[in-house]
Amino acid sequence: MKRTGGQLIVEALKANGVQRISCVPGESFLAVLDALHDSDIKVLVCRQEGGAAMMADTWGRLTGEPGICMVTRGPGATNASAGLHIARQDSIPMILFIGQVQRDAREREAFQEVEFRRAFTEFAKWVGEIDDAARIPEFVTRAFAIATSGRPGPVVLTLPEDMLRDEVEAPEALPYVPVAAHPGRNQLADFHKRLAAAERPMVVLGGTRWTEEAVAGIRQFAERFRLPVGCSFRRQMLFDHLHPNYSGDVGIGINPALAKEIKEADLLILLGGRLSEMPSSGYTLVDIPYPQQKLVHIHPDPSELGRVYRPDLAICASPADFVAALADLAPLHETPWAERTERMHAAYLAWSKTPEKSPGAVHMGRIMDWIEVNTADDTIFTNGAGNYATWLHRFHRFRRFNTQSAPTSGSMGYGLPAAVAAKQLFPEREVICFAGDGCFMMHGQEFATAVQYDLPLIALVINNGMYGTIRMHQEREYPGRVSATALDNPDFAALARAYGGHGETVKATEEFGPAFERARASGKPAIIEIALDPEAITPSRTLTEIAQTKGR
Ligand SMILES: Cc1ncc(C[n+]2csc(CCOP(=O)(O)OP(=O)(O)O)c2C)c(N)n1
Ligand SMILES: [Mg+2]
Repeated sequence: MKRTGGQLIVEALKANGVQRISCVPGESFLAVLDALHDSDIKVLVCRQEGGAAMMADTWGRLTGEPGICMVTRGPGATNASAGLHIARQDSIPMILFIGQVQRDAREREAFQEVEFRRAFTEFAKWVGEIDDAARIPEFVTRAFAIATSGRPGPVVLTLPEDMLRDEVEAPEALPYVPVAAHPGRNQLADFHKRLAAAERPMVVLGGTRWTEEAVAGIRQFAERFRLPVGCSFRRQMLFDHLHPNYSGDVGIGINPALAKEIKEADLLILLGGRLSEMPSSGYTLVDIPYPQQKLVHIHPDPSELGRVYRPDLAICASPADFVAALADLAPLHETPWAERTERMHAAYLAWSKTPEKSPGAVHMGRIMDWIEVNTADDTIFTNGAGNYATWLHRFHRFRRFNTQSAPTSGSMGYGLPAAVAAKQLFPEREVICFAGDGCFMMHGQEFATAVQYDLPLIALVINNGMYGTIRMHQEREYPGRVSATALDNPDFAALARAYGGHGETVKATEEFGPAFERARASGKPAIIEIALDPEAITPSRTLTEIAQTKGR
């Protein structure tokens, strides 16, 4: 039986278990859109391709299966590149399909033509173009395999529009087969020996290819060996923050006591992550290329092992496969570091206590306290980039897997599309987006997508009338010389209502709880604007104090 290229794409997605895609349509892939008309794949039509790609990223992040996004050539794909970059840096499986110019117009700089195999090479693990509709099953299966294997990441497939209309015979699509990456027996024995010889071990969790079982498994491992565990930047959902073995967030603005413990550890077990610039406090926690600690690095991609840090023991394994193997490790007779583990957790608890004081009528610390008491453990928190995110990362106690969607790449504008995607995936769970006034406006139009698909997320817009992070750096480096960081903003609550959602404005701390309850009760997507005093730029220091520290 002959089918069009468009139909074969949709069949291949179905065969691989795809249930949802995000897209902004284009005339370059009408044949795929037409095939979707007859399928039960849920299509989220978005307002801008950056948001669409970020939604696919969140799906990839929270399911481990590639998130799927479809956009048109030049203008659509360049918009989507924002999400592609996040998936790349954050190791998230994603497939971005791009409608492409017809085959016989290629290389003329035809309408909206970009040769993505050249342009997107650094943004994706693989960029392929499907020239022959009969090869769609081959290309799509390969795209799934590449996106999910080794270090996961985004794959780009471009689809010449005439190819999509061709009617061809093609083999029936079969699902891709995930590639496991297990540790070897000798490596586990070596690992065990190193653990037994350690005095100040430390575990840092990061990366992707985690599962609910793996998160439970690493908790049991930490308990059995009484090990302190930290989570890498924006990978906080990997360990229960109230567990006695949790020692804190290895991210921006790390607890100095934790940074010291990591620097002074004699055995550092880096599980799943790369310890890149943000989690390593600007490459200061671990010496490059020869770490001062004995380093055991476990990562699913061999090319990451020894790339920046030369490990003493390199194990090429996915976190899930490695943790499964840990269950067989014999217990140790002694764990002399147990007291240190307890001390580190106590230090974390103290560090994550909200500050007493804050300038202005709104105290974000008290708002975080309210959130801690009044939200369920399975609540999903999303955010983009900005100083406001510190409140979430430092003071929210993440308890469970799949409760966080945030870009380690520090991309602004991520939180709202991420919340849309998370709510679509887990409609029964509460989804709270943290955004700054700058951050929200980058993909705020996806609030319309939330309304269109009836996804009642709650967005907190922490409005300090500026690109606060950059203003903070300005005040530190060039005190008093404000340049290109001030923002005049819309009335965010009115904006929410204009979209058909629920809007609230919070101008004093005590207004937050009732506003949140009303937002919840509305059953609609909601924006709660929190008017934050610009002075309250960090939990511990005001803008003025930062300006006064120049040169000190
Ligand atoms: C897409 C993108 N553009 C620019 C930046 C640089 N940047 C980092 S934080 C920031 C300001 C964020 O402002 P806002 O969302 O209002 O949060 P605030 O820092 O004020 O809390 C900027 C411009 C970035 N990280 N991402
Ligand atoms: Mg701001």
